Amino acid sequence: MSAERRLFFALSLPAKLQKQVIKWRAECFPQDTGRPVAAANLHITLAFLGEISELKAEALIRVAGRIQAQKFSMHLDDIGHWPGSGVVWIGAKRAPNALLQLASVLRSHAARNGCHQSALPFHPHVSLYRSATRPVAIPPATPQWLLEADAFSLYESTYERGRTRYRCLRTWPLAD
Ligand code: 3AM
Repeated sequence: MSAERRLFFALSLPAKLQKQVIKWRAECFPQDTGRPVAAANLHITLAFLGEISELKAEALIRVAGRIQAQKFSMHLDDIGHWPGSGVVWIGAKRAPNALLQLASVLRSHAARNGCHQSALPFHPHVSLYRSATRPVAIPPATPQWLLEADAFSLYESTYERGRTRYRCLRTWPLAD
């Protein structure tokens, strides 16, 4: 039997935006805010699948390929801190409907394939820090970045030599 893999669907951030976010983060947050997420790992999770078998992953890859969803753009104009999960994030004050619909379809397919989905409402965000459990001084505003989403991807999360790595397994384009 093949090993299970930890997978999730997400939107990636273009490399240029990753660099801008990392630079802004270093300027705006104290060094002891938490564990900074590596530039290459910045993403917006659409649906977390957990540790799943190859069979389940193949089924989800098939359904993901049949999803018809539209391209969209979103302003990253919100910042927050969830002390419970220790996450400092940036997100959108108004998430586009196309994003909410894409996440909803992926989460439904995940649930139908036996991947437990959180009961918490979907709140699209880019995690900037983890393990931020102490109060954080939130900067007054982001530079109002625009994220143009023209594809979504399936990622594998691995933890090796003390580092989390996300490997992109498949990408599907969003329609014009
Ligand atoms: O970076 P974010 O927070 O968007 O928090 C984890 C990360 O998303 C989330 O999946 C993404 C890739 O690891 N995640 C991890 N465990 C989770 C769980 N049990 C989870 N999301 C929901 N339920």
